[in-house]
Amino acid sequence: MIEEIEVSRAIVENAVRDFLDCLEVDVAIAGGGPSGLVAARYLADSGAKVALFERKLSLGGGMWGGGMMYPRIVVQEEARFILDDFGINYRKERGQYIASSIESVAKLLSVAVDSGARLFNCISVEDVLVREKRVNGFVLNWSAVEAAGLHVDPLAVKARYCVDATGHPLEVCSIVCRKVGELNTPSGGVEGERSMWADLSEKLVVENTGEVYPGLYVSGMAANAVYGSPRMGPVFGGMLLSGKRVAELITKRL
Ligand code: 48F
Repeated sequence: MIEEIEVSRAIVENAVRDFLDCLEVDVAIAGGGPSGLVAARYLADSGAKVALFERKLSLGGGMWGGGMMYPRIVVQEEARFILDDFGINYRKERGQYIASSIESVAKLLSVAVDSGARLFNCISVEDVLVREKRVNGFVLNWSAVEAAGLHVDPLAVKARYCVDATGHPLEVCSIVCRKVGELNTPSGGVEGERSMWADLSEKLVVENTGEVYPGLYVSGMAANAVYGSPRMGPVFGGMLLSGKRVAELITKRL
């Protein structure tokens, strides 16, 4: 017999236990798009304790919609090994690799979960913890609180390293820049993303991936936005490579 209050108890107890266990982690990631998910997987593979917080109900960010809702993504040769690493099927046409956007998100998620990375949805990173000019955690709230405009105080998690993988909205770096000082960019601030130029942007997104404030790394489209580099549309190789790069950079320091 199913007893409703036992269902309730199981859900609340297990979810709270999971959240409590992630109050202190090696790496906290804001945003569950492709770059955040790839970073989470490779970091967890290297033995790091990783928690990823996604604002929306569904993780996957801008990958679901492919290009203008045609559910396909394009990946270039340099990043094909990441498709293989995640078991994503693709076909090669005219020198580029084409995969289903839906399968790509499903596999990124599945492999990230299996790696041991802890994924949370419906939670927004709304601020950072800063101690002695170093970011060392995130301030979190339920996205529903934000959406309803309720005045509810947030909670916090500590992390040795934090990653802003929030994509086009570029939330965490903007907060840090506004509140605690200069970022490691030419202007010392957030430059904002430029118009589409796929070839250049795909290279720059990997170069721009790195530490922009002590303890705070940036990956994916957020990295291009912080350095004022262009967007690239539905080409995803750079996102995957950026996620891998941020994982490698942080792994060296853990
Ligand atoms: O936008 P998103 O997919 O970022 P990405 O990983 O990949 C960019 C591509 O999807 C695409 C592109 C082509 O390559 O340019 O746009 O850089 O994923 C970012 C995720 O972060 C979540 C947001 O809902 C999305 O799922 N997010 C944004 N702000 C917050 C957040 C926040 N403050 N807290 C938690 N999650």
